[in-house]
Amino acid sequence: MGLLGGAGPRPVTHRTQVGIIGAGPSGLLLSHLLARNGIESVVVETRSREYCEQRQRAGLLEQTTVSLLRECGLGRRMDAEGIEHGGIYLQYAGERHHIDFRDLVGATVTIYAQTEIVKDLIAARLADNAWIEFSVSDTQVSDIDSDRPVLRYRDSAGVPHEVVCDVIAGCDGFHGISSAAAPPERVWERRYPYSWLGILADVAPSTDELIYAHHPEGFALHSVRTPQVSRLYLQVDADDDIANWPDDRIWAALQRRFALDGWTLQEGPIREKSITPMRSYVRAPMRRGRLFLAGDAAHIVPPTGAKGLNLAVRDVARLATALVAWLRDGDSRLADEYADVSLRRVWRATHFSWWMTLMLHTTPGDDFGMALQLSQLRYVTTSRAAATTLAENYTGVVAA
Ligand code: FAS
Ligand code: PHB
Repeated sequence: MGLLGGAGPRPVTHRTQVGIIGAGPSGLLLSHLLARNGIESVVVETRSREYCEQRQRAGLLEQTTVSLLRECGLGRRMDAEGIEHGGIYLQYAGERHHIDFRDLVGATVTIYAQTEIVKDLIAARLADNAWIEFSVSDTQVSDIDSDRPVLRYRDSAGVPHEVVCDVIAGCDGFHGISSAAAPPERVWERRYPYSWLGILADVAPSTDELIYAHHPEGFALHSVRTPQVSRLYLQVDADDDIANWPDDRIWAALQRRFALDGWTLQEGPIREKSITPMRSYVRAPMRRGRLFLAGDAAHIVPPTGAKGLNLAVRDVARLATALVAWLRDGDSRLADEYADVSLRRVWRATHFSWWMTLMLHTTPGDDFGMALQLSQLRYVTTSRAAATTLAENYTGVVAA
């Protein structure tokens, strides 16, 4: 019987401890952490290595993410090329205020793009002779309620494979197959009436730290990638199309939204632009039988709080510890707690991302809403207690 039940070639059968679906940050980091503790895994990924390494996404790391990457041997390039920030700017009504994380909570954040983390992880896994299959198709899981779940896929040559595992980790993001394979008992979702248009521009950043700008026309964010490359975002309609946004229109909108006396936004060639929808999404539980979910496969946050990648890293660190204790040391308690303990952290990040999003994104004609936002922004930038709330959530030092 072939992979899909057809009469095709018999699948090649394998055996490993953890089958991992997805070679994004979640899947790669899980494979790396497991290997460092003697647990074997396979990672299967639909896209090519090049696609995974070039996919523009997150850029900002919490201190705990930085520490974890250093501790597991992935800090060299991050420490050489990452940019440490001690705070952010909030801009509204022609004013720009600094929120000083070092002063408020004694923490910092680091700019080091997700693309670079993925490159470092793939390089580390391949140097370790890890089993990673890129450009696969027809990924399937079965028998997840048994003690021998099976991961099936066709490799890049179309050859079917069956991998008998102890555990399968669904690290395949929001559009993967894992979540459907372990139907949620509950789903919480909120779609926002706007999206983010993001650009990568070959121009030195016009700011030393990130600027989150509230503006009647819409939100804008000035982030950075390197001393020569800027990453900027602006709020657009939820159903907007990138074809509606030629480069000069993007820069004109950014100039209006960041305008401040005595300050200039430098423009430069845009080398990449795309539109990302905004949603909050949580599914529970993050486990069914021997299938565990981590990262975007289990939750999505709007990027306003810079939480998506950092939350994925926390899931994976917790899951790796739990699987090592179970599969190597025979103690399943952390694995049994994984779904509930992870969900507490997920909701803290989900709330903060929603809070930042609602405070900063504007709705045309909603004068009452805008007045509330301006009052909240003035409170956050003038009250130490309110600023501390933002600082501890943004840097990730807050308890779940
Ligand atoms: P990912 O989605 O990164 O990785 C899942 C992987 O699984 C992908 O490589 C996919 O190809 C693969 N896959 C899917 N289905 C499969 C199948 N059936 N078989 C095998 N492989 C399969 N977060 C921030 O903090 N800041 C940001 O600015 C930000 N911007 C973002 C922009 C976009 C367009 C998106 C989609 C997300 C953004 N995020 C941002 C969130 C993002 O960084 C995620 O949190 C992060 O990628 C999560 O990593 P993973 O859980 O590994 O999921
Ligand atoms: C980014 O640099 O991509 C970034 C930074 C902070 C955010 C979102 C995106 O809140």
